[in-house]
Amino acid sequence: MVTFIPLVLFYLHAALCTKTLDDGFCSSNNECPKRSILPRYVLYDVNEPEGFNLKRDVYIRMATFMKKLSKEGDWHLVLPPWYNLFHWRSLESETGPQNHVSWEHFFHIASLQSFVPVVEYIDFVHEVNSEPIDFVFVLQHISTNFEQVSEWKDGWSIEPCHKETSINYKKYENIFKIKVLGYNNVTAKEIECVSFHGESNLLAEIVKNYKSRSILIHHAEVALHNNFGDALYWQCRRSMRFAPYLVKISAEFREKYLNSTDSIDKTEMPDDWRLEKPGRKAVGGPYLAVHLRRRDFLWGRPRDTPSIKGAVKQIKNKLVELDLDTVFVATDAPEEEYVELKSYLVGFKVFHYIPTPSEKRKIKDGGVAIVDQIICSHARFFIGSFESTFSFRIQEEREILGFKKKTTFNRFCGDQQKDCVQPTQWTIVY
Ligand code: GFB
Repeated sequence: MVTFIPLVLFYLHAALCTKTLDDGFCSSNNECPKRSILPRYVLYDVNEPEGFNLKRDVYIRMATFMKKLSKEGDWHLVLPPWYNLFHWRSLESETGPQNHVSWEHFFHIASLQSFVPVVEYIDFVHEVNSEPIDFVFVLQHISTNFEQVSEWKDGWSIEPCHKETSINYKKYENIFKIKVLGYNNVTAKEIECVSFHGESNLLAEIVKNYKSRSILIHHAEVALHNNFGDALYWQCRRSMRFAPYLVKISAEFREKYLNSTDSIDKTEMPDDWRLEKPGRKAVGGPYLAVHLRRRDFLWGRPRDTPSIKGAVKQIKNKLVELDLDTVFVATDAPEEEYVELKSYLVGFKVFHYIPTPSEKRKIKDGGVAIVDQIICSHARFFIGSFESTFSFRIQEEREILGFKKKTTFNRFCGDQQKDCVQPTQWTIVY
């Protein structure tokens, strides 16, 4: 289901925003009971142009921080709607609206909730009766001359907004209307820029200092991971199960075209991620899967991105080496490039997921990308694209499923590349 936030909700605030300690709320001037009776909320947003899979990564930074915070009170993390994704380029007539898409469209919300309390933005708006957010903190990097710094120290301070810090708002009497979360008019009582350096757990100091009921952290990507790759990171990552209807579409495709099922492939997982067991027993379906990133990678990473013919050569070599005759291709390439690639793979079975029109309308571009990722995750062998977060998420998924490392951490090399270093093996920790 796609969620749209009625704009009128944002105007219903002024009469409702007087808070007293009797309400169990905390006021913005630090008057607050030790434990608020009502739930409190941390919202966040990420630099708008970032792609889907980097935004997924920022969720982990926020969710692991909230996991710690939620031990101290009834804190909820508000999931920012998906909006304006540059790579979702299908026409609205094919997919329906792709703005303000809720998380349940892509992820299994109950699974996320079993790691940390999360709530969709639309539900947050209802729960606070459309009141303005108490504080908006816009994170910005600490402005320091790199050469003069011998050691980076973690810290934060409220400072004037830097010129390059992007935040767009207007002030109306005592209320700010801010362009954030994909809306032009999210209301807030206070807005501050915060120069920040450190892991996301450091955000707890800000949140505790301002003891408000709702706090929005904008540019949350400025906060770093808390111990990237540790057991907590992986717990959070494992809880990010995809929406069951996307898993079902992928399973049907695998079975129909790729002769791949979880029982044969040894990729069966318990319903609850907390019951998963370590081990590298997955075999995968009898196909090679590749993620071939094109478009902006052609000019952004020209040395590391192969030509179509270069990619074909690498695919053929691997198919022969693995004694396989089937390749699944996930790519953002325009149709004509995929057709060209397929034309050079005579003698092999080449598959690419193309949704039916009704499927596309239902799952949208984001869902198509996830189906591609799930199918790649279940292959006997995977080759990804250099430094693509799309490929990284597939590698993580394969770690969770229990594949051998050498079947996962592989990448395409550029045609002329002599020093083609394979991806870092960020392996799972339990
Ligand atoms: O996810 P993402 O951040 O990965 O952005 P990168 C790429 C987006 O392109 C995906 C689409 O979220 C999809 O919408 N896409 C890419 C694909 N590959 C595929 C595919 O195989 N199948 C389908 N269906 N869709 C980042 C960009 O891309 O790379 C940044 O987000 C920037 O804007 C950076 O360009 C260099 O990490 O690959």
